Amino acid sequence: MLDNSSLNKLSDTYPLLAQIDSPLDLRQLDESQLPELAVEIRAFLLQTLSQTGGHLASGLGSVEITIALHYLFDTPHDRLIWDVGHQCYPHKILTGRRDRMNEMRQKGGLSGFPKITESEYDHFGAGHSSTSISAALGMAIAATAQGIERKTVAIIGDGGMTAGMAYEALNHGGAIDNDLLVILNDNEMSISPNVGAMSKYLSSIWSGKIYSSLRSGSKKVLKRIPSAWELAKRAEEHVKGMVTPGTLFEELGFSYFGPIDGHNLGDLLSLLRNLQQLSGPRMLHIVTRKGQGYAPAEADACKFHGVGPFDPGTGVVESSSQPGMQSYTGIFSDWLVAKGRQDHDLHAITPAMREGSGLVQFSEEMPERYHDVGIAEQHAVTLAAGMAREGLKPVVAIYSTFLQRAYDQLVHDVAVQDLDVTFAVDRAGIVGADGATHTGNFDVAFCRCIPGIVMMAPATAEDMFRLLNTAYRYHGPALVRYPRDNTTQASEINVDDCVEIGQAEKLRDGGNTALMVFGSLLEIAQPIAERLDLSLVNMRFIKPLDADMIERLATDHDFLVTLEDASVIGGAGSAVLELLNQKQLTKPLLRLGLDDFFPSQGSRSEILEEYGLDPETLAKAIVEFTGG
Ligand SMILES: Cc1ncc(C[n+]2csc(CCOP(=O)(O)OP(=O)(O)O)c2C)c(N)n1
Repeated sequence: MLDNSSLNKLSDTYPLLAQIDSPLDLRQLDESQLPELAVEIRAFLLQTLSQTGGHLASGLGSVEITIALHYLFDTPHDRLIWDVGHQCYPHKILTGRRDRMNEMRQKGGLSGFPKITESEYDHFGAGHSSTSISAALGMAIAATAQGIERKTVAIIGDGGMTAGMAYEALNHGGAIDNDLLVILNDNEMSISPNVGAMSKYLSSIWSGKIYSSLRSGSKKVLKRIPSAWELAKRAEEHVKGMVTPGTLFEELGFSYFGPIDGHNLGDLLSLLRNLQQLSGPRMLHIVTRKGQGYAPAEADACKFHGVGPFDPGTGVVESSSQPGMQSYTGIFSDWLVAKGRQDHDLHAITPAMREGSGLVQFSEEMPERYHDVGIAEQHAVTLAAGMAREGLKPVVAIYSTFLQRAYDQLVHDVAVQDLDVTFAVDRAGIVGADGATHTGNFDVAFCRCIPGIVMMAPATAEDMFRLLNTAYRYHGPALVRYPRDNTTQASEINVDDCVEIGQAEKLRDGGNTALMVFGSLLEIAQPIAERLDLSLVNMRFIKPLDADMIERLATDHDFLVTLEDASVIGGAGSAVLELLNQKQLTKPLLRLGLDDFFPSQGSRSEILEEYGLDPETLAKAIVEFTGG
């Protein structure tokens, strides 16, 4: 929170912004002051985010539409529903959270996404994309059902519009007559450049000649709407829709307006004023630039999509790399490129996460075997199933949290048919600053009940290579889950060595307690095992378990402990418990992992501490359990 002296400075540097504690203050400004306010918001975003890091480029692109919406709509009575949430930083600044922007994504600070517990202006939480139209439609239906006069607006990016869910909502919303305005904020970018036929279609609408003629066309629309005559002419408008590029949305039952320049406040305000007078499903297509107003972000919007602290003067991002260490994502990236060179049947699939999942090099070197399918996790998995059925070797690189979207595809299309698909499940376990919406707590619980799958968790870089090789060689669905974390770099990239399916690795013989570790927390478990003289096992396989090893440990020890970076409910520790029960081996078992609550945001180490998985608390828990 900014203190008094910072607030004084605020009014020196940001004279308009300093006056705005809520949209009510915004509405006191004269329309002619709004462009200057936009300049101040951009500068403020830059100043605060350069210190905290966060999602910069999307917010820079959505400044004008945010001002226009809060200026004209009666928020919070009217509902603004932000898709994904990265675009909502200007909304946070204008809705009473300006002075907390310096705590963005920090522990105890502002969320990087809309969050209903954070503000009465955040009507619906987000994080995963393409939910806004469905949620807004539900709210519009509720307003009708409850007899409330209220406007509902969904704001969705062109990236968000690559997901099937957005079309499911349009398909429904276009067929019923609820008061819903969808604003398509089109900047041609997802995190990386947007992909797919829809993206090409949107570009064709606003590129070159068509865009210019449409811009003058939409001005004509501005003058004419609303009038009873106009509404009566809907049928004629529809015909117009058949021959103009608005056709697709018109055909889905939405009145389509645009495209207009989303950075021109004058145009935005006039068109929105007119659209406010209309009801029924409407879509306004605005064209914006991701990173608008900040040259380094305009030049590389992808880098500034989600960025760590940086120098605002130069745009140089603080380095977070540590010598001798490598991220698990980086190891996967090295493996994929090397394996792809070795086996030309390997195809890599990403649902819109080229950079985050470590696919940049592969995409450049083997573009014909690289598939960015857009934000379409369900499609990504079934696409892989189709490839596998025909003998290709697909590798789906997917975040744990986004695999949730493709659960049925994993079960029904891949596992039931026992198809040979490798899943590289990144961001498994605690993800840190993204918080609860992106946490990777659940994949172990929801995957290990699927018959026939193999699920693994590497504990070191060497392990990661071996387990990826093992998954790739296995003829069936195999998942390797790894965290958003660094580990000691391996001496070489290994694309050949495998381990036997279901074989754990005993690292240490100790006293009366055995500690079984599933995955990367082995690094903090090792010194604890030394200190407390525990037997220590790198379990590697969540499914199938190394049953022989567990039986031996149960026979030779008085106490058993499991440790994992995953939900304890349904986790690997529970799998051990089930096995012991099945074998009628009763030994006290302590299951350590992620307890039954959604994590807050913060650094990975802060959140591990919140769950009691820091070295001190872990050691204490084991000592208390064993009475030692
Ligand atoms: C289901 C899901 N998959 C992937 C992501 C990761 N993701 C976050 S933002 C984003 C791109 C969004 O692009 P767009 O909607 O055009 O918004 P922009 O940032 O360009 O304003 C992606 C792929 C996500 N949030 N949700």
